[in-house]
Amino acid sequence: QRSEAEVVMISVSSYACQRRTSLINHNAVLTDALSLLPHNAELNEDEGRGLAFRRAAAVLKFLPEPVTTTTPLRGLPCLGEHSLRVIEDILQDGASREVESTKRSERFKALKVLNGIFGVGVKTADRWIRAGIRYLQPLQGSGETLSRAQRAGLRYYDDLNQPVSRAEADAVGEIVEKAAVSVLPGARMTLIGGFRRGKLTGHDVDFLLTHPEEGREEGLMPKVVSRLESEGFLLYQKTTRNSYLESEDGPARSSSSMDRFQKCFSIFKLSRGEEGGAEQTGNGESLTPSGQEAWRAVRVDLVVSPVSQSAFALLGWTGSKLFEREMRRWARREKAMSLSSHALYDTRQRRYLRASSEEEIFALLGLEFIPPSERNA
Ligand code: 8DG
Ligand code: MN
Ligand code: MN
Repeated sequence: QRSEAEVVMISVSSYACQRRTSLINHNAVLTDALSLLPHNAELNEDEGRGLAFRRAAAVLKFLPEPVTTTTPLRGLPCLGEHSLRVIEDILQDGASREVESTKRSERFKALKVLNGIFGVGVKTADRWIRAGIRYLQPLQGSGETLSRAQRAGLRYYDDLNQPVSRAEADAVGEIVEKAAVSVLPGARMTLIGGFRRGKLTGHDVDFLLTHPEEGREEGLMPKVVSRLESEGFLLYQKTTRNSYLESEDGPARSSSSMDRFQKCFSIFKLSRGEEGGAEQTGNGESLTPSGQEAWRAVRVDLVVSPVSQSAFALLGWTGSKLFEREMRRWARREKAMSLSSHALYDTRQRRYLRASSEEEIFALLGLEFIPPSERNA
């Protein structure tokens, strides 16, 4: 058993990108409670306070053992009075009054239901709650105009709120890779997002597509998407053009750089029990022997990057979201650099810094390399 004095000795950086955060969380009870509060704060348009709770939870996730008293936490970064009070309540009474009353509130329950619809952000959810809509049923009859994304989100609500397994992620990966290579020989696909960090389940599956020859990736997204569509794999898709442009000497030099970095937010129709099989999906009416529908809906994000930016895209899309945010904060505050999923810009030297691997980007930022499995802040 470690004494409190020893726990204090652990030095903890205030930047999550300087901490190795694996998936093993010794303080899940506390972090689960704290992670409810950002939603509440952000709903009340208090972004800063929401971020403060996320940072506090991330510090607890990093600790090598369960917290039993708040005393040794006092020296740690990111743990403000409010977070400490919540932690103290849970350690002393088994629960935090603030967290429990938040969980019980009608507003919060409605927010969870509505925000669980693909295509519905907190702002929309908030507007609907104000209009008295709290559940899915009333929403459908409310006369509210729903976007195409929201209609798909409602239709596949149950499936999309079921976690995606790693086997399902791999099955989607095979389908996407096959489609990409068939429309562009030599195309490369990388699993990104939470699954790249070693998570066993996810709310979606994320993939990065590129081609080793700069420029060959142009127009890849629409081709992949129409291929997948013709094969019957897409229940919904929205492809967005990238509006990223940078100065003359940046990686995206060509005048056509407007279209060179595209994203597709989609819903896949994935056959059940065929993990690993990139087989054509059957008709939707058929059931498996266990009486389940023969397929399920899965959220899939695709991003295409030119190879010159692919290290930045890989880093930027691997997450976690807080880790990314903290890396950008580090770059800006400590290095006077600006980091994005496209590039790293040095504001003092007034130039872009090139990198062809994640390791190089960490090095350019003066950070020790943290592998994806330890970016679970
Ligand atoms: P999960 O799906 O398993 O729940 O977790 P995740 O994989 O970590 O979350 P995610 O919401 O799928 O996001 C994965 C990463 O992708 C995250 O680091 C943030 C990044 N990302 C988006 N949307 C966009 C975007 O529009 N642009 C850029 N540059 N990055 C994005 O999610
Ligand atoms: Mn994801
Ligand atoms: Mn995603």
